[in-house]
Amino acid sequence: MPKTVLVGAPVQTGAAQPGCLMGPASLRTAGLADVLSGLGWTVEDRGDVAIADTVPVPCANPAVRNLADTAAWIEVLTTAAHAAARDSDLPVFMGGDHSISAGTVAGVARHASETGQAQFVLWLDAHPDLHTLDTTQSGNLHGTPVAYFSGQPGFDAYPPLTHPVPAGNLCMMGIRSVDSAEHRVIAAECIAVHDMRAIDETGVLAPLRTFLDKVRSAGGRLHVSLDVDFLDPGIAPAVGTTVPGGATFREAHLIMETLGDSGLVNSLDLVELNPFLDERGRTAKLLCDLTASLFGRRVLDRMTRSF
Ligand code: HAR
Ligand code: MN
Ligand code: MN
Ligand code: MN
Repeated sequence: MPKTVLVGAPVQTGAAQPGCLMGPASLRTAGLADVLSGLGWTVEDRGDVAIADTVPVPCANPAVRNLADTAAWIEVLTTAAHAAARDSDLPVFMGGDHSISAGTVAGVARHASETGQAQFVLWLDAHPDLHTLDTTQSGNLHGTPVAYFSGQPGFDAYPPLTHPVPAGNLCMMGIRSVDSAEHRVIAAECIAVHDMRAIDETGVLAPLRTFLDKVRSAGGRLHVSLDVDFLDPGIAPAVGTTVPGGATFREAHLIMETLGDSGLVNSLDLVELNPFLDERGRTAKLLCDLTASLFGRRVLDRMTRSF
């Protein structure tokens, strides 16, 4: 049987609003482990990671908030993600705000280096999260993980990065809120960004298949990072940074089903779920259902079906 490991990351130091620390509990309450075992997976829930007390770290940018704690979370998550990738076929990292992905991607990329494979990342988000500690104006560190794990300079206060993911191995979908410093990085690094306008024009499948072909031909490993605000706020209200015009229910499921069919996904983040903002658990349940689509739940088996 294929195996998954669940890792809880109750982190909210990277977000402006409190609440994301309840994300792992909400996903467990929504029944994530049972959903995945019902699909034939062996599930090991490793509980939540934790950090020790920290001392404040100075930062040249006075806007930056919670730097020492966020750096400590990134460090423990790098270790936990590396172990989870080593020990299972498709670990799920339950956030927590998106700063956790600085650690989860660093950790899975370290494992990829050990298997001799290239690491790829699919970033499903309204935001590219490409700020450095110098460029962030909000100071909310959930806006920084992609800049960190792709090896941009300006992260002396974060743990030293051993295995950066090349910008050419990134694909972003759903983007619709980009700050000017982030625009400059996207242009300079030629990052494949499919904003919502592009998705309106082409649908989700064309860019996704192009990216999956690239991962497959490189023999690479693929990490998927799903930010709740990728989804339209009308179907996923439980997030502190709603942006109108997000992915629909079917666009999101089609992406997850296609990823599942590809067999190429090796790790998954579920991030930015703020249960304090949810409506009767509907966003947590939607994340469970989307995860089920990635793990193989299908309405019909299309391969064996005849008419
Ligand atoms: N770019 C904005 C900032 O840096 C908003 C970042 C919001 N990030 C997330 N994750 N919610 O995508 O403040
Ligand atoms: Mn994000
Ligand atoms: Mn390893
Ligand atoms: Mn976002």
